[in-house]
Amino acid sequence: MNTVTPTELRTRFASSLSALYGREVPAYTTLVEVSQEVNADVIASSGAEAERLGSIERVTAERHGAIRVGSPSEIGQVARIFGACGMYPVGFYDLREANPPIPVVSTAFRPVDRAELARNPFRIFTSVLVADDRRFFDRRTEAELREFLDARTLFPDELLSLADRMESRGSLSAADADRFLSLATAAFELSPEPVDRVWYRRLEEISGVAADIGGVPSTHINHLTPRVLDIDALYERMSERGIEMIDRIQGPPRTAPGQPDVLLRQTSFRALSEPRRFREADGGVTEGALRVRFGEVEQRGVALTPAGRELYDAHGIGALPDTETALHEAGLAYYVRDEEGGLSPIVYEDFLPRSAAGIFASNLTGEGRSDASQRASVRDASWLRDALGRELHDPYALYEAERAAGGVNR
Ligand code: OOG
Ligand code: NI
Repeated sequence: MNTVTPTELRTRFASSLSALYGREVPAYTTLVEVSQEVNADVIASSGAEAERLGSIERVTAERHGAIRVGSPSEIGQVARIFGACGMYPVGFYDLREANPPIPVVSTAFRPVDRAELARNPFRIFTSVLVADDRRFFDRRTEAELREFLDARTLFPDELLSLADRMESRGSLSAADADRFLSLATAAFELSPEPVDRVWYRRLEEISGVAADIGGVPSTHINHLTPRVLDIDALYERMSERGIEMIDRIQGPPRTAPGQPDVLLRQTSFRALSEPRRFREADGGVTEGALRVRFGEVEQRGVALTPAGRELYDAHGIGALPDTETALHEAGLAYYVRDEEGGLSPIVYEDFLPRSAAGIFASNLTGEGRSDASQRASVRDASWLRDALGRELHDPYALYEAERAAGGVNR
């Protein structure tokens, strides 16, 4: 009998979400086309050198997405669905510490080993609302949020049980895999259900992200992100095509020729106004628009060790040595020896909280409001582990293990 593995399910899930998002947000399709043009040009001019951070096949298929959910039980369900696709939670990000603060904590679901990343590196940055944080939500708003979130169902039981079947057996029948993909894709589609105008507005005054999560009865992809080998070229070409980009590239600045790319650089086009239906205070339904979804693009470099990251966070990229050998010898970035005795970079597979905050902020209509004198609620990696009901991987432990394995499976 024909069966489908988690790897194949992930590959198909990534392309079906990409097709969905291209239908919903056509500028995303332009972004993918321009990314592919830029990648082809970089390969043509730099050849094999350009593929040191990932084969052109991997980079062409590579996407990350972002979703936002409301409660520990919702993120627990997300973990089961992505788990079926061989995507596991890695890292803990607290966006409440960003400027402006955003009332969520996040993780990224992704494959954790190199061979799986090489087959398809799909990842989804997933945020969960912190509804009991008094700096954002008073007691009454928290109670209303909880009631609203408890009343909705993001994922049908059939989808969750197919996910569990995949995780327990390691494969699904072809028919079950098709069903999983159509239910999972539909779960992330923008819902035509009317949005309660007054409730949405109330949350939006506190945080646009809170409104996008707790103001609507379902979830949706917030953005999808192709990977590009030259983000500066991409930025220019998108602007030439008349697509309005946010004002900067987030993350480390462009490096000089020959200097290694580190971590992650990202930029996006501005969130587009999309038609949405609203339920007004008088009960009537009207047509309106919201501006929350966008397209992002990223360029990835070598992963930094904790020491390298500390230097970068404190002093910027100028504090890092400007050759691979020096980075490696000072223990600041992860490399493995290749067959010829040269160095192969271990690519950064995760996210940067500062860039994430920048991406969130540049696409919000207002700053929202929060009151720093109020009580913060405790959210940490162990809270998230409990909500997920599974292990939360430490990104450094994964890079370290890969370095120790000496580049097997690359
Ligand atoms: C997630 C923002 C973070 C990234 O690439 O850093 C992110 C969101 O807007 O929900 O996707
Ligand atoms: Ni993103």
